[in-house]
Amino acid sequence: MRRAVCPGSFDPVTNGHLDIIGRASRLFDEVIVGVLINQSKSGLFTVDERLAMLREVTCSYPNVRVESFQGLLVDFCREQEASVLVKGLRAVSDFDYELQMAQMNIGLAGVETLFMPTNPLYSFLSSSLVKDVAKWGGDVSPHVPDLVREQLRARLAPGRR
Ligand code: COD
Repeated sequence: MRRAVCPGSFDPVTNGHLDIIGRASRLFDEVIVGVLINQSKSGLFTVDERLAMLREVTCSYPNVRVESFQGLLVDFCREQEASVLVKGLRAVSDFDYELQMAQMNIGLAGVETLFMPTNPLYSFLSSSLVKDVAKWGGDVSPHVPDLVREQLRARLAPGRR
């Protein structure tokens, strides 16, 4: 079985992430979305909240599974019996760090990284930017699924910012 991991923080999932996950699901038999549990960085959403949102917005893909992980990504890949990572590349600025991680992951465990060019519709999108726009009341509906937009609204409602 050809199995790939799409890793990330997904705080929260955006349409850019979803585009990469959907395209990967057409190339592999199974795609596991791996949500990093980062003990040293608290996000806007808890890992459980991110998992729930991701599960909901990927439910139309029968071959996509969503799991959390901590520690090294290559160890998660080994547990999941996946030898390929799929990542989105938005701009040249993503490339330097992504290349370093890809080379480290090959060296650590022979895990390959496939880079997918971002859909031009989403090339400027990041979770941080979406949170910033939502925080100040801007419209994020073109950038995230409706469910995520509602969660952002609830979390960032005036008085809770
Ligand atoms: N269009 C296309 N792709 C996008 C977009 C977009 N608009 N936005 C994000 N992406 C891609 C990113 O390029 C990335 O590939 C993925 O989606 C996830 O993005 P984020 O921002 O949610 O997640 P990151 O970048 O914070 O995730 C970093 C990892 C979790 C992958 C990394 O920190 C990691 O591997 N950590 C585990 C510890 C480890 O193994 N460290 C050693 C690494 S060598």
